[in-house]
Amino acid sequence: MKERLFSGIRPTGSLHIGNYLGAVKNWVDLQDKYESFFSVVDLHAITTPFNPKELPSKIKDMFCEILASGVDPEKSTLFVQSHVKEHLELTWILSTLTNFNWLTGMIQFKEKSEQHAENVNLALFSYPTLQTADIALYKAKVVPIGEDQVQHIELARDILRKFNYTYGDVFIEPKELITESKRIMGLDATNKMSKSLNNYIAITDTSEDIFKKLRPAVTDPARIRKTDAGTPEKCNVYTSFHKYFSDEETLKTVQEGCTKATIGCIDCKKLLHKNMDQHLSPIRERYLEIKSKVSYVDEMIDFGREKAQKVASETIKSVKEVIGLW
Ligand code: AQP
Repeated sequence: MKERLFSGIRPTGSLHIGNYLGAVKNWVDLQDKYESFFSVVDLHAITTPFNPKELPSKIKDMFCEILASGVDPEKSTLFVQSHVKEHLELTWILSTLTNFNWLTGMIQFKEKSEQHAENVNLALFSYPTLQTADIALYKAKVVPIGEDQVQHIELARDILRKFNYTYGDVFIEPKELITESKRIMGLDATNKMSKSLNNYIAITDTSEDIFKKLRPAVTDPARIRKTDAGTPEKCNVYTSFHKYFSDEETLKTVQEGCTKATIGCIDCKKLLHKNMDQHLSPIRERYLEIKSKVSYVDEMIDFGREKAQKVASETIKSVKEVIGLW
């Protein structure tokens, strides 16, 4: 039997190349190796400010973007988190085992509460317990994530270990699977690429939009004029983007051109733009095609819910049994 895998993504905006390289591209590669559960985690999305009128389309767009990236709904279970009510049920049960002090140490809570100081709410604080429930419901062993989520998986292990110790072995302790592209920086070269920071390139951006965004992207600060030599490893355009979208030959050209000051930053960005667009344009086209088939998308959403629900309800049944809620 294949090991189970779970991963989720918040429908808080367009799927960007940070999410893509750090998570979704990996999902596509992993879906043959693992029995995979991928979720559009809308319950996580409402822990930070959102617009209720826009949320339904954001959920569907994210679903379509994941399909367009190559997740196959026949091979994997792709579903919307709030459609499977067991996520909330298990969260409440796991909350009784989550030490308050464990949650106060979460870096992402600190970051997000600074970012959204106007609404630092209980759900934002207990978000990692919901994330633990997401993983545990499917008894997932493997959780592919970006570096920013490692602390949450460590916490998930602590919570589930405590559950097993207290009530008996129901859960598997999950392990994170981190990719090479674990932290893609934004176009500002200062913050992690984020949907909410508007420092991103979306996987569905048009060729023109990609270049418009790349043109002002921050590079090596040493390269003020074209004649100033630079260091590729100090250039975010090189480390966050070229490295993942360009082939060996282009990388060599860029490295030499930058260190010897024979090519300017704009030429380097033009090369990147060509390669990035080549990689992303088939995804963009697939996305537009999938999005236009409204009934197909609804069918796939229902299909995913049914498959996820089946596993989730079996797990919650065994959880209730061992804790005496049966
Ligand atoms: N910049 C990134 N580099 C590498 N991986 C990333 N991930 C997110 N940003 C990067 C990974 O993508 C998966 C889904 O993330 P998410 O959307 O659920 O939450 P997030 O990390 O909060 O993503 P954003 O874009 O920063 O969203 P907002 O702005 O809404 O907070 C995760 O595996 C994550 O590690």
